[in-house]
Amino acid sequence: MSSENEYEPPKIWQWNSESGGRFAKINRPISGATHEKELPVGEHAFQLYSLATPNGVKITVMFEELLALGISEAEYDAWFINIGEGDQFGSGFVELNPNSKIPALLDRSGETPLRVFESGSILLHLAEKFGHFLPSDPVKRTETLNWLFWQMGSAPYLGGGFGHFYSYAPVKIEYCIDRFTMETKRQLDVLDKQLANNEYIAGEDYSIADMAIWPWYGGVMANRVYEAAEFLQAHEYTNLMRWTEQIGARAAVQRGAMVNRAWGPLENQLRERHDASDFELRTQDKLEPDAEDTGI
Ligand SMILES: N[C@@H](CCC(=O)N[C@@H](CS)C(=O)NCC(=O)O)C(=O)O
Repeated sequence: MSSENEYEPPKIWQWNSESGGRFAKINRPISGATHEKELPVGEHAFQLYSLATPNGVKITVMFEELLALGISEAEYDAWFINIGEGDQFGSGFVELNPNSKIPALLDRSGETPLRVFESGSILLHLAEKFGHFLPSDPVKRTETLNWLFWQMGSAPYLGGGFGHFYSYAPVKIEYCIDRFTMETKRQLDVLDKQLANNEYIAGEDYSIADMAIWPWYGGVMANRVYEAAEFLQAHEYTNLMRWTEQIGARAAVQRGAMVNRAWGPLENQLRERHDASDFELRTQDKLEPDAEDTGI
């Protein structure tokens, strides 16, 4: 391994806003709003503020799956939050999610409007509210939650670790890429072994665990996330590949993956979603290649 790095951490870290590489414009060591900006509000009970990164797709897939079951109470407005331009630091967004990350949900279906942030919390909230995609049997429920929380703990190594150093960092650092590739391949192997004996992640039922894991790990397997499938030898994880394709073939998943997307092939983009008919009436033609995933 080469070790030409001569950086010595100083006694006290100083914020050099020029040093952040691709996300220098938005990364800051301080939380909170940078500017006043109210969020738009549509007509439905559920107002989603998001972007079609893997974390965002989890929630739009959940809504589309609920709607596909005929649950019209799950109608939602999905607003485009451009994290590359710092929309997540607008005052309205920060009120909804003090952590300034998409996805963030405003649930106005009850007596008191409720803010819900963190994709795992949103999935759990919607599953419990509508009684779908989270088994009620205690054993199956716990197994589903095991994998839901597995994703929350594991994906930061994939996104913030592997993805950041493999794809985004301004320098390629062998130590970092090795460390996080090792962990990513271990995680792929965990999923592959789980899926050897289970149709879905948590067993025989399609659940919020699949919805949480597919956008990240299915994305890597299908070479959509970080274009690293060859590097990681994704094809060797045959059970995970089977599941990736199976989940990706679901119509609701395909619709969910389009919502709040403004990059990639035009036919896969739907910048905002306010009605089921929006999928047919797409008129956007503006690509915004910068509005991608920060990984974390
Ligand atoms: N643990 C969070 C992660 C959310 C997250 O990292 N969102 C990213 C996009 S994928 C984001 O909004 N980044 C903006 C930023 O870091 O400023 C969740 O699961 O909701």
